[in-house]
Formats: sequence, C-alpha cells, structure tokens
Amino acid sequence: MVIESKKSEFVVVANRLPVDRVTDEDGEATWRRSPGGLVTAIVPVMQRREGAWVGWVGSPDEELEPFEAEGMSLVPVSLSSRDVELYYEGFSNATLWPLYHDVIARPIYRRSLWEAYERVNQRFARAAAEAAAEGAVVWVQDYQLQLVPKMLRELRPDLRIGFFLHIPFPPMELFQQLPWRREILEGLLGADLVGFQSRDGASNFVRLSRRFCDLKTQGHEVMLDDRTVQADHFPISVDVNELVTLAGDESVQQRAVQIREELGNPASMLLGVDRLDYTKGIQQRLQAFTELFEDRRVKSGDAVFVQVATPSRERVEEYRILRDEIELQVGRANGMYAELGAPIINYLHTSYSRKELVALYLAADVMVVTPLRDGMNLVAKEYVASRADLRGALLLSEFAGAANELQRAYMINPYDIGGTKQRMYEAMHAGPVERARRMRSMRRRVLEHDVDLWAKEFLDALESGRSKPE
Ligand code: ADQ
Repeated sequence: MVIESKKSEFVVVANRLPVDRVTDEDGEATWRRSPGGLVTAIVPVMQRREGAWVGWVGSPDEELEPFEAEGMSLVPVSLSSRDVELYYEGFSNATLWPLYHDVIARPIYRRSLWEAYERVNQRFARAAAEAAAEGAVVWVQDYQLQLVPKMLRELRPDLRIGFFLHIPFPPMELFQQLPWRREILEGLLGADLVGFQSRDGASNFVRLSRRFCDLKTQGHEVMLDDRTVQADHFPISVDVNELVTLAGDESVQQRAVQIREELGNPASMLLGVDRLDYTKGIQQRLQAFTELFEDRRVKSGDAVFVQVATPSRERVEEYRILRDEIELQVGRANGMYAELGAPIINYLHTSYSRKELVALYLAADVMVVTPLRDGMNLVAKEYVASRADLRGALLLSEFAGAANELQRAYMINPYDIGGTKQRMYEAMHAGPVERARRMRSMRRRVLEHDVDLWAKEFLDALESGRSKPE
C-alpha cells in the first residue's frame, strides 16, 4: 500500500530496509521482515510510535514509493548500480570496514569512493528529513551513514538525532590514516548521542574529536559552540525470548540429535557460524583444529568441525580471495586427515533459518568464535542464550566486543595459533561441572541484557540527554 508522505515521530535510518522481497507461488512479490536482532528490537518501538524506517531495498536501480509492510512505514532510498559499487562495496566495505577492523585488510583510499559516500549520505539525510515530524527522534545506524547526523541537522535542526555504530571505532593511530577523518568526525558530531559497542570505541571517538576537530571534551562529552554531544557504549545483544523458545522446542532438539547422528556421533562437535568475512578469523580456527590432528592429539572420529559461512559481499575482491583460500584449506585438511565418508571439517557456504541455526547450536559441544576484530559478535551471545542445558562450551576471541561481557568463555588470542589450539582442546575435554559453571555465569549476563534493553537504554539516553547509568 502506498502512503502519502506521512510524518513520523520516530525514524530509523539504516543502509538496508528491514524487509526482504519474497515471491509467492503465484509469482507475486511481497515483503517479509528480515531476520535479525536489530529489526526485532526496533519493531515494537516503531509500532508504539508510528515509526518509519528509511533504507535501501537491497537491489540497484529501483525507484520505489514509500510503502507499508509488516506493520511498518518504509521509505526506500534508491541506489544506482554505480552507487552500490562506489558507496556500498567501495567506501563502506573496502575503505571503512577494513580501517575500522584493525586494518586486517588494506583499506582503499580513493576520492571517487568518498564522493559517492557523501552523495549517498546526503540522499539518506534528505529522505529522513522528509519522513520526520517536528521534533521527532531519529536513530541513524552504522558505518555506511556516518555523515547523515550532520547533514540531517543542517536540514532539520529541530530533530533529536542518535547514531549507533555496530562495528569497532578505531584508535587514533589507525583512524589518522583516513584522508577524510575530520569530515567523518564532524558527520558524527551532528548527533546528540553517539553510541558504540564498547567503552574503547566511545573513548577513541572523544579523543579523536579533541585532536582533529579542536573541540573541548569532558568525560563522555564533546562540547560544540551551541550544544553538547554525548558519546557512550551500549553493547548490543540478542532476542533472548526467540532463542530460548526455539531451543526449548522439541522438534529443534530432535533435529540437534539428528545432526549429530549425521556427523557420525563424534565425541566432540565444534561449530563456527559466520558471515564469510576476513575479520572473523575462520582460517585461524580451522588451522588450530587441523593442527590437533597433525599433532595426533585428536583423530578422525574424535572430533568434527562444522563451519557454516554465509555468503557475503561477493563482489568485493578481498572476499572472493578469502573464499578460495578457505575452500583450499578445508580441502587440504580433509585430504590429509579425513577417513572415507567422514570429513574432519564440514564446510557449508550457505545461510540457514533461525530454527536450523539453533539446532546447530544445541548440537555443538564447542562453539568457536575467533574474530580478529569484531564490534560485538552476536553468534557468541546466541549460543549462550540457546544453551539452557548448560552443556556447551564457548571458545571466544578477546578481540570480540562480546568478550567484555562473556568473561567465563574459553578466551583466546586468534593470532596465537598454539594458544588457540590448546584452549580448543581444553574446551573439548572440559567436564560437565566446569562447562555448566562457565555457561551459567555467561547466561546470567545475556538473559539480563537482551536486545530490548539495548534499544531502551539507547533511546532513554537519547531522549533524556543524560548518560545511561553505569
Ligand atoms: P556481523 O558482522 O554480521 O554484524 P554478528 O554479530 O555475528 O556479525 O551477526 C551475524 C548474524 O547473522 C547473527 O545473528 C547470526 O545468527 C546470523 N548468521 C550468521 N551466519 C549465518 C548463517 N550461515 N545462516 C543464518 N544466519 C547466520 C555486525 C558487526 C558485529 C555486531 C553486529 C550487531 O560486525 O560485531 O555484533 O553487527 O551490532
């Protein structure tokens, strides 16, 4: 249904709209709500406040009018194929993504990409300005839209503007490389509240604003001439209710048993679930696992690794190379150590439903989460929320934001293959009492801090203008 340009009291601005197009049996296209914690957390707020969501539909060269779907007002922003190439695959994913993740891959600094980023950010800002009612609250999401707060404030000084960054915000030594560092900081400073996943992100931002924008700062605050910007950390979480319900469902539990049977009922099943991304440390974990066979500490039948890797950003060069490398690595490991019909690594380059994902979580003895750098990592929290039986173990990188909260995980440094291998072995052989003790403590944290609380804390801080309680 097309709606007249209705104004909303609450507007979310994100690169993608929270719906995916699906074609039904009659070939008719409709929209279905995308899975994911962010959407789940924000939808109730949208419904309460007649909110609107501004974003791209996900395919290039489409001009769509605002429409309603799944009880939400959706305002599409259109991107041409060239915008997708320069703004999305280019500046967002080949410049900012690697720069913000410790320069694990080399960022590309190219003026044409920056110009497209500015141009597209301006388009999002205009669409948000159109959608927002007088004095509305606008919540801008993530690294693709860092210029929107400033652009939007210029168009609509009456709005209350929040920004949340889902990925890490880098320290001075790295951020300094960016030729447009000042513009990015000024973009973010257009917001009243800038939220980060971790304390480090917030303090990096405050420090950089002082250094590159010559601004006064105090604690969490950056002082401008006419107003103050708050910077704080709001660690994102998962939809605990959904996960606990799925994990308690008998058919999901049966599927978990079946998965283990299909794998030949190994003594240990290890699991990795990631977008196929070079920040996730997939190669490091597979190497550590393979070395356990090489060292003869583990043999075929003792342990099976299941690596599920969702296809991601396949048109960006680095991602194509990564995929080839992982496939080679898996092939080699199986060639060396598998027995007929029993690979040591099962690699699945695909995406799964929430139900199947939870069945995998329940089947896994050890969940392996080894990013080289990660804003949070929801998979770690999803695993913990699902394991009400307290029987699983979590191997977790200290470079994931989640490590700040899940301190009873088996913590590793993914750059240290020897140490990772040792902790992996320990996690595989931990007794039930030790596993339960660790899992109970991690579950307490995740159950108390779910994604609803995350959204509430951010919005309370934005609307009250005060920092959240410590
Ligand atoms: P991502 O880098 O995408 O998110 P993550 O936090 O792990 O990483 O979220 C991935 C989500 O996709 C999870 O909900 C997971 O269940 C799902 N998923 C992954 N592989 C899947 C598969 N094969 N099939 C189905 N679902 C799959 C970015 C940042 C993170 C931050 C989040 C949220 O990089 O650091 O935690 O945003 O802020």
